Amino acid sequence: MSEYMQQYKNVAEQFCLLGNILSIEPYGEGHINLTLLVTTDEKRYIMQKMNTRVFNDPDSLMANICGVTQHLTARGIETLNVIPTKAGESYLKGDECYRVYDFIENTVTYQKVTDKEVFKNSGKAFGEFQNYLAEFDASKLTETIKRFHDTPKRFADFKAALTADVCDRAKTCQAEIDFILSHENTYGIAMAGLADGSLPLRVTHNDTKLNNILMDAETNKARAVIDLDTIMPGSMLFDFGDSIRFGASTAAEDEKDLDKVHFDIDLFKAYAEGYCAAVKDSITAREAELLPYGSYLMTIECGMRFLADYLSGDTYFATKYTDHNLVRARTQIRLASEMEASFQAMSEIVANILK
Ligand code: ADP
Ligand code: GN1
Ligand code: MG
Repeated sequence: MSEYMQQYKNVAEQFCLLGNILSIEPYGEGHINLTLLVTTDEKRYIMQKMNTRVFNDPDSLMANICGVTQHLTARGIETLNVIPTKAGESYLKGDECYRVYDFIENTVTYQKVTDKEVFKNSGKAFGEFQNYLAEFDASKLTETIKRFHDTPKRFADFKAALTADVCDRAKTCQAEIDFILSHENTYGIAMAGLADGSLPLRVTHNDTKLNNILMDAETNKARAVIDLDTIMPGSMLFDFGDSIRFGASTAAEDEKDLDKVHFDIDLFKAYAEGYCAAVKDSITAREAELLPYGSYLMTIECGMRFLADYLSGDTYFATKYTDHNLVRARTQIRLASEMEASFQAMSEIVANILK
């Protein structure tokens, strides 16, 4: 019996699963929850140990997910299906919290873009997802992580981690620290736009990286947007930008060889074509103008979050080796600096698509 089977069989048995459990194994590449594949003699499920340090109000979190998935299901959109516990709850409460979803079969998740068409399809799907969320009553949502994409707040958190330097690691990443510090004057534009109303506040997904979408294994078209933990009020710039951050790169988020890491403008174009086609009726002129900036912002924000976590001793993102977060921060910084040099080209692409 596997180590995971021994540890988690009792947990899985508290959910309304069909069949007898055959195996439980770790699954996927998420950085936040512990994700397990549960196989029974009838079907497969995803069971997650929820990260309650990151999401400290699991009741509200699961109420958000149930609300959004019911909204989507009622419209015939494929989405996560929450499997209740035998006590009829949406998740198992305790010192550790768990939830179970149906495993969405015949799908794949990509950790890196290998095909422009797949990335374009993901853009279309995230754009359509934005449209579905526009019909969702925002007052029914709890903000699961406050100020999630408030970059000036993220920068303040970064500076606090740098000042504390609890692991004495600042000396190992001075160039990266200097990059983040020297770009302070670029961090405020999205929050300022939301504050003065020049950017509309929408309901957004907020974590739109490519591995948070399941693509059909045969057609490579998007099947379902997943990882619904961070659905909250936000800006379209966040959803567009985070997809570009992760996907419009020539390398994985944790590529160690920076010579392999480049911002790929053709991938930007492919995603923008898919996304903009889906949101063309709702995107405002100011949002369209700021899509390139949003891409840069989400990238450098993620870079400062990885670097802050490295400085704090890796307490937030799951890591596989000692300087994993530093490696991730470096790729984001490389991408952000290349994006800065490509604003004009990105703007022309967006303008052409939307004309
Ligand atoms: P995290 O919050 O840690 O990123 P996710 O909810 O994104 O966790 O899940 C991690 C990975 O597990 C996803 O990238 C995807 O590959 C896989 N996954 C999650 N839910 C399902 C599902 N219902 N069906 C198939 N695969 C899933
Ligand atoms: C985390 O949960 P996951 O792995 O899909 C993080 C995102 C980061 C991303 C970087 C709740 O996403 O904000 O952009 O890692 N999610 C949370 O890969 O913090
Ligand atoms: Mg995820």
